[in-house]
This record gives sequence, structure tokens and C-alpha cells, in this order.
Amino acid sequence: WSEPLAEGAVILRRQVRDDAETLLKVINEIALRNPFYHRITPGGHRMSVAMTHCGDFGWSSDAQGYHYTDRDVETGQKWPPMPECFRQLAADAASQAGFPHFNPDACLINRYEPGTKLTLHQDKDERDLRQPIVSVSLGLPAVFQFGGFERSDAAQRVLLEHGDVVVWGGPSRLRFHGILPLKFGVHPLAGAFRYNITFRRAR
Ligand code: MD5
Ligand code: FE
Repeated sequence: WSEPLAEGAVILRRQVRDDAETLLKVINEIALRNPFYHRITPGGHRMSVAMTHCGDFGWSSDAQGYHYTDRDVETGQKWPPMPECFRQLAADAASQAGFPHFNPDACLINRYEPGTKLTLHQDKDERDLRQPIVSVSLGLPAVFQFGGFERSDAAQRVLLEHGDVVVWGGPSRLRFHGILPLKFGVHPLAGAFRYNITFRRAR
């Protein structure tokens, strides 16, 4: 079922629950080629979220900050290709939310363990901010913070659970958002982790 959050943002509750086992298998295959790693921020901090990527573009950081690259700058290797089932899932969700021509070229997979958090931030490294982001939650539940357009704006708390898909588009594309520290737990399919797959049009 579909749950509107704000203009341009909609939660498709349990949308991919029946595909979750396959999605987790595919994540594991991607991680065999491009292992999850903890990025060091430009400020020198190790992020508690572990990340991997697939698709034409992935995120890299260097002294200049963050940007999209067509390969992993650590290894010089191209990112693993985006599986067709991933692309299809993202296009279907975007289309249901009113974005019929979404064709992602970047897929970021975040892995959270108990205690992992993501502090309030905006996603604005993509070239065309009229393109939505589609995000898929798997495994342990998380409390998502859905803020406003200034960091100091009050944030709504929204529980995101296994199988939920959210489409962030229109004005909601640039809202501040984050994830509160993950609670301890064990999920029957994902173990002690939450995975979040985000699909983006980077270029
Ligand atoms: C997550 N990931 O649960 C979230 C899902 C990230 C990130 O935030 O940057 O990797 S994507 C949530 C999102 C994206 C774009 C806009 C908004 C939320 N929003 O306006 O609230 O790991
Ligand atoms: Fe984000």
C-alpha cells in the first residue's frame, strides 16, 4: 500500500517483501566483487555505514570531497554492473510514484548494523535534481528522519521496515534526512543488518 509523506515523497509499504530473499542474494554477489567498506569523510571520520555500489557510477571521495566516478578509485576497477532486476524494480516504483521515465545509472547499497546512524544531510551530488531517488529497505527496521529544507528544521520520524520502498522526488528530493542509530535485533533473512539500496540518476 502507498503512503504519501510530503509533496513528491511516497512510501510503497512492503512493495518488495516477496522479492527480498533474491535482493539480498544479489547484494551479496555485488559485495563479493566490491566489498562493503567504511568511507572516511573529508573531515577524517570513519562512517559507521558500510557501502558498496553497482551501476555506471558510484561515489568516491578524495581531498576535493565527494563525487561520482565510473570506477572504484581505490582499485581502479569498474563498478559491478547494475542487475536488470534492480533497474526494473526502481523504474516500476518511480513510475508508481508519478516519475515514469526513471533510468538510474548509480546504485548505492548502504549496510547498517546496530548503532549505525546517518546524520542529517541532503543528497545533491547528482546532476539533475528533478530526477527522483528510489530507496529500498531490507532487514532490520530503522527510524528515518524526514526533515525540511534547512538543517535546523524539525524532522518527522518515520519507521522504515523490511520490503518498504520510498520514492523521493519533486520538492522532497532536497529535504534534509537521516537515520537514527539502528537498534539491536536479528532479522530472519538479513541477520543483524539493515540494508538500504538507493537508485539514482547521477549524470
Ligand atoms: C538510507 N540513504 O536509508 C537512506 C535512504 C543516502 C541515504 O540517505 O544518502 O545514502 S535515501 C533517503 C533520501 C534520499 C533523498 C531525499 C530524501 C531522502 N529526502 O528528501 O528525505 O540509507
Ligand atoms: Fe541521503
